[in-house]
Amino acid sequence: MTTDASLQRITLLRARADRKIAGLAFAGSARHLRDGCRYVMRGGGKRIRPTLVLLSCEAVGGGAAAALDAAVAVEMMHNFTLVHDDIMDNADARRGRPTVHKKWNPSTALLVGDVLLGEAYRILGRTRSGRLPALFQIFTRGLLHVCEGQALDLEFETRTDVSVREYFRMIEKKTGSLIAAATELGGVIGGGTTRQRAALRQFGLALGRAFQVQDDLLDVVADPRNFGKTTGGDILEGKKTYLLLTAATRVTGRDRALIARLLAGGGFRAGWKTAGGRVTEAGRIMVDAATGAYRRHGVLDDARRVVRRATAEALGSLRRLPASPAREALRRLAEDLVTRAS
Ligand code: GRG
Repeated sequence: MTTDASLQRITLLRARADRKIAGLAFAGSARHLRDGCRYVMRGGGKRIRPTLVLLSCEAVGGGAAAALDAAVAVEMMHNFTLVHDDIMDNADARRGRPTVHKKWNPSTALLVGDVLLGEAYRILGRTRSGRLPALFQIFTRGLLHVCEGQALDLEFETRTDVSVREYFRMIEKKTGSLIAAATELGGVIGGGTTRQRAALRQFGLALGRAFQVQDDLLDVVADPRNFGKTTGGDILEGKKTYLLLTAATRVTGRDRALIARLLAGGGFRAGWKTAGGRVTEAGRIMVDAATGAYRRHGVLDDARRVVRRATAEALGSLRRLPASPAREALRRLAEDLVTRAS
């Protein structure tokens, strides 16, 4: 399959998932919940996870139509996590629009997230498969691992001694688990063998790692015009990213004090942001200083190497599947994801 044919397949399957998502009515919900759910699900996003479900199903010989409900269910679970995460972070914007708790209120946003999760289970249950219990198990494991990953991330906020190893364990849960659930669900629905399912799961986990470290990297290197987030947002929040934790293991001299300040936490309390979320002059100076230190100590190059290595690992798992146009499209999707500039 040519790379253009792969791209066409990705675009077509993503559009199929999108159409199905656009048709979700949430008719049984009270008006605010219905409006909130529609607002979230029709608010864009890259639709990576549903596309992965569909392609993974095809990659083991199944038809994408059989996996469409599961694809939508995974995207709904993903959106549930985003809505709740935005409440926890008190974030103002998501996908270039006000977050649900800002547009409505936190209680409504909590319920919107709950409804999305409940509906996700309902839709998953519509899948015609003799392996429905396995689907529910994979889906639930994904959910529990995301919650665990999020809890670890929150715990890290108040710690200054988080190791890079702990970081990898956290992102495997927070980011990798849902991506791995997506690929494994596709593999099960498509009738894949145990080995093929395992290969797809490994592919998803490694891709999740590459995706998250790339996300950490983009926080400092992305062009703010198309990044859609504040450059250095993680620095300002004192987030325990791969960059910060790696810097902590190798800085010396003046940079040591700088990294120690970042590890101790940022945001409003550190005076790097106003209560309204605007970046202060001190915040801007901090972002420049941290970015400079990351560069000087080779942290950015190191992160690029991690992304390359995790991507190679993901592609290695893919090679355990039979060659097919869908496998080629999965390869293309993975490469595009980790070379993205925004
Ligand atoms: C609240 C249980 C619970 C979990 C929250 C998803 C999450 C866990 C936190 C969001 C913050 C974050 C950086 C998560 C890592 C995964 C990630 C990069 C999510 C964004 O996924 P994209 O880029 O989003 O696929 P779109 O908008 O394209 O759908």
